Amino acid sequence: MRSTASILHLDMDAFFASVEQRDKPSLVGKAVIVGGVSGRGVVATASYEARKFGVHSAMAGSQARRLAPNAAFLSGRFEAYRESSKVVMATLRELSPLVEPLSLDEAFVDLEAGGIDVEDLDVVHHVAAQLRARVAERTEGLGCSVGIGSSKFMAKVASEMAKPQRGHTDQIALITPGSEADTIAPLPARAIPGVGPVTAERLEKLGLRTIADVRAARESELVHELGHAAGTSLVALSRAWDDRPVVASRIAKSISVEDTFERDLTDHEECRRIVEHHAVLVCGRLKKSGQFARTVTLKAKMADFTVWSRSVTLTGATDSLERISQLAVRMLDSLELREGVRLLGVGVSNFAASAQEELFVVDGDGKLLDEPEVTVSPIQPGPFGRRRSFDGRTWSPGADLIHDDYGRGWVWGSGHGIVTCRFEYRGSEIGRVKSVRQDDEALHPAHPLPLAWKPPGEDVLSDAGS
Ligand code: TTP
Ligand code: MG
Repeated sequence: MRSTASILHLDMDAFFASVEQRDKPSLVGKAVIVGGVSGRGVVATASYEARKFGVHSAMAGSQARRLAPNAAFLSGRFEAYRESSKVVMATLRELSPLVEPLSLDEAFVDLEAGGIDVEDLDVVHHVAAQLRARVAERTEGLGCSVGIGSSKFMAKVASEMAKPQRGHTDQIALITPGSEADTIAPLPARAIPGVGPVTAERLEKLGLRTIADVRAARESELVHELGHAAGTSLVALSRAWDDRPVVASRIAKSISVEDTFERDLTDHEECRRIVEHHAVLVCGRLKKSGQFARTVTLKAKMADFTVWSRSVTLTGATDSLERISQLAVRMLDSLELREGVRLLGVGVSNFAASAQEELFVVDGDGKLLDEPEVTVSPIQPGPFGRRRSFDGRTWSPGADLIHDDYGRGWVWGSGHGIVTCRFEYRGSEIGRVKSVRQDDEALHPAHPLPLAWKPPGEDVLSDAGS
């Protein structure tokens, strides 16, 4: 256990949405929703303006549209998010060699390993303020929240306290060494690392809602309910005992969500709903990591404890919820449910750094499952639908474009052979909206406008698995 505020956690504010507002001057101060463009997709993130309407991550696009009908729904530009993420991670590595990215937009830093005088809280606060200024300058305007504490748990709790919607002034929160246990006492049990919705619900059933409640519970009761490993770790964390080290560039090789049921399930409909829900969570974490998966796995533990698992490997890589969910459900169809199933899990693995169009699907043994098929994005009604033109170019809402006569801009919407564009870019005046024909030869898809500041060397996270 450390006694100094030597671990820092940085988390970008409304990351994808802020990148969009930064690069699209007309969206500054507006409700922006990334993801959920097609009614069936889910929201990746919402700008703080959109969160006021109740929109949040993992919400169905159709619900987001009902709550915030006037928001800009964009399909996301991973190239831009990845570039800004690299800049942030490189900036963190200037503080310390020990930087552990958790996703595109958050990381832990071991300040002590960077030779910073962590005994002096003024020094630590100054380092954090300078860091935020550097991040804003190098990403050309992105905000972040910084938390500092004596452990990973405390640093993460602190960065959450520093978020702008909490009314914090300088977006830096420091949990003073010695005050850890008191600070976390009133927080919900869900704030404890490793406590997901399922565990939280079990704790709730035991009448344990806050961390103080968990702390007051008997260890034997928690161990009985959650098993030895989870029970004892919960006891320690509820007392703010956390000595997990910051590990440089640990990269997940797979992402999965699984759940054990209180009774064995035999109903196919019920299993399908669970698998679809797992797919939403897995896909959210996949998107957050900025990666694309080639393999989707479904795992089941039967009533007699035998474990069943199936996987399919795509020839391409995807982060599409529709695709992942569809494949998982298809594998479920081949599971014999009669004996009852006590656990279902959905996972993705075999990551690539960019999406690749898939041509056909093979199973775990490399056997071809489908006739070779070319996947075409679903055509959606309305101005924000994703459309594919006859020459194969997609004009997804939010995508960058360049028109030979009107200059740089982005796709506002498309359909009926027309692409509606707003001609503006990072640092420009608010641009005009113009509609051009989809087959206009002067219209080209474009890469995002690059940032001026370039990280030295290369970034480990973004190259994961590719
Ligand atoms: P978060 O840090 O969870 O959210 P945020 O940065 O948008 O907002 P906050 O200010 O509250 O931190 O996630 C970072 C990015 O990861 C987010 O902008 C979009 C992406 N993401 C998904 O694609 N799906 C998800 O389910 C989540 C939670 C995030
Ligand atoms: Mg964030």
